[in-house]
Amino acid sequence: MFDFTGLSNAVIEGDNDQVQAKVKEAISANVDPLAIINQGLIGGMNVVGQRFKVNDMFVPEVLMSARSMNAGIELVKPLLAGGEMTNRGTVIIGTVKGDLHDIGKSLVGMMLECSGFKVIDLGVDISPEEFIAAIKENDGKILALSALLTTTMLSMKSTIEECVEQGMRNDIKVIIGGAPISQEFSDQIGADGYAGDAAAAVELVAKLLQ
Ligand code: B1M
Repeated sequence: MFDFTGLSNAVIEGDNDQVQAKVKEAISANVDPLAIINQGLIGGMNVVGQRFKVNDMFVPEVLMSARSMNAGIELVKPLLAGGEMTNRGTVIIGTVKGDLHDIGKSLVGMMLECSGFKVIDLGVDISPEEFIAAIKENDGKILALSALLTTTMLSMKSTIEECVEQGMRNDIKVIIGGAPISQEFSDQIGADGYAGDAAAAVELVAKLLQ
C-alpha cells in the first residue's frame, strides 16, 4: 500500500518539485492514477481547506498549493487518457459567475475528456450569457456548472433560467457540482443532475446522454 503522506504534505507546502517527484514515485510504483489524485493530491488540498478556514493559511499559500496540485495532475493526466476515442457528446463546462475556483472543475473536465466526451472548458467566472453562447456555438449537449461558494451557487439557477428564456432548456442537460452543492439544491433549481466528484460526473453524463 502506497504511503500518500509525503505527496499530501508537498501539496500543503505548495512545493511543485516535491509534488512532481512524489507523483512520479507513485506512478513508478504502479499506483492507480485515480488514487494518486483522490488520496494524494485532493487529500493534501482538503487539509489546505481546513487550515484556510481557521486562518492558519492565507490566499497566497493556498494559491501555491493549488498550483502544485495542478503540477501533479499534469503528470497523472496522460495515464487517464484511454487512447483513440470517439466523441460521445459535447460538454460545455465552467465555473459560474463570480467564482474563481477552478481545480475541481478542471478535474471534472479532464475526467470527462478521458472518458471520450468532447469538453469545451470556458474557465472561471462565466456568466449565463457566456454559457448560452458557447452551447449555441458548439452544439453542446451537456452544460456542466461548477461552484465552490455559497454566494455563487445561485448563479447556477440564473444560468438554467437563461436556458429556459432562450428556448433551449429541452435541448440540453444541465449537471451541477462543487463543494456546497447537493442533490437537494439540484432538485430545487431544476438541474438534471448533481455529481459529488469527478468520477460521479462522468457516470452522470454518460447516463444523461444514453
Ligand atoms: Co477558496 N474557498 N476562496 N480559494 N477555497 C473555499 C471554497 C472555502 C470552502 C474555504 C473555507 O473557508 N474552508 C470557502 C468557501 C466558503 C463558502 O462559500 N461556504 C472559500 C472562500 C471563502 C474563498 C474566498 C471568498 C476567500 C477570500 O478571498 N476571502 C475567495 C473567493 C474568490 C472567488 O472565487 N471569487 C477564495 C479564493 C480561493 C483561492 C483563489 C485562493 C483558491 C482557488 C485557486 C484555484 O482554484 N485556482 C481557493 C481554494 C484553493 C480553496 C479551497 C481551499 C480548495 C478548493 C479546491 O480546489 N479543492 C476551498 C476549501 C475546500 O474546498 N476544502 C476553498 C480541491 C478540488 C479538487 O475540490 O473544487 O471541491 P472541489 O471539486 C471536487 C468536487 O466538489 C466536485 O468534483 C471535484 C473533484 O472531486 N466538483 C464537481 C467540482 N465541480 C464540479 C462540477 C460537477 C461535478 C462535480 O459537475 C458540473
